[in-house]
Amino acid sequence: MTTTDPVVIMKQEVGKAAADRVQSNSIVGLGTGSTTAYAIQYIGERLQKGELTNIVGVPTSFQAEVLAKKYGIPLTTLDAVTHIDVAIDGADEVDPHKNLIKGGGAAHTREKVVDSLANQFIVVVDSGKLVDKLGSTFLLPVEVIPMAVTPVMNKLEQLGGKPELRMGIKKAGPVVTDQGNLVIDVKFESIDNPAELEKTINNMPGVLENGLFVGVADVILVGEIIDGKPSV
Ligand code: ABF
Repeated sequence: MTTTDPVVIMKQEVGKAAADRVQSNSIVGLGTGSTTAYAIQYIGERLQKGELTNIVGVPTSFQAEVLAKKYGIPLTTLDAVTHIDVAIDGADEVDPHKNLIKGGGAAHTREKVVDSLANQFIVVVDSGKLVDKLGSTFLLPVEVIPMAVTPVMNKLEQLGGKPELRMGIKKAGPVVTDQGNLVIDVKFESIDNPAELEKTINNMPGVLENGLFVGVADVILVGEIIDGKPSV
């Protein structure tokens, strides 16, 4: 169904631009989020049209897996491939050094595994995600095993963060990740050294992964609306 909503059209254009960069005979990391969903759709359409052949996808989440199946993209796992040629994924914030905050969809742990393995990691965002400094507009997600939530929250406070347990919107109770863990979202006044903070948080006992992606992204495709018209 066609839409006239410029934001949707912009997301579609960004997704399409990413999908157009996928080559035949490649292994594609499939990310999560509404913008990446369009990239997955367009990869499927290119397959159907015969523009692309011999593609196999590695999904980063259940959502990505469902979409890939819907659009006819064959799937595999990291146990069956030697590498990933290109990964396409969304982000919640992008700084001028192409460092990211991800995890708004509680999928950042598997996303970081796939995105960091890719020879080329393409990020698809709208211009609203661009920030001068990470943490300006989005809380930092941290995936934690359930029994360690309280000690990890205490340590995050000692770092100057304001942590809160992510609660479900549709479902009552805390959000549970694909791994069965919980997510703490942390407000930091200013993240001056994302590389250092990423390591410090991941060294906290009980933390599985946090949403700082430092030095992982290769290409940032940005959609924006100029004079009411979407552009990439
Ligand atoms: C995912 O993309 C998450 O890391 C992030 O929260 C989400 C953003 O997606 P959208 O394109 O819907 O803003 O990879």
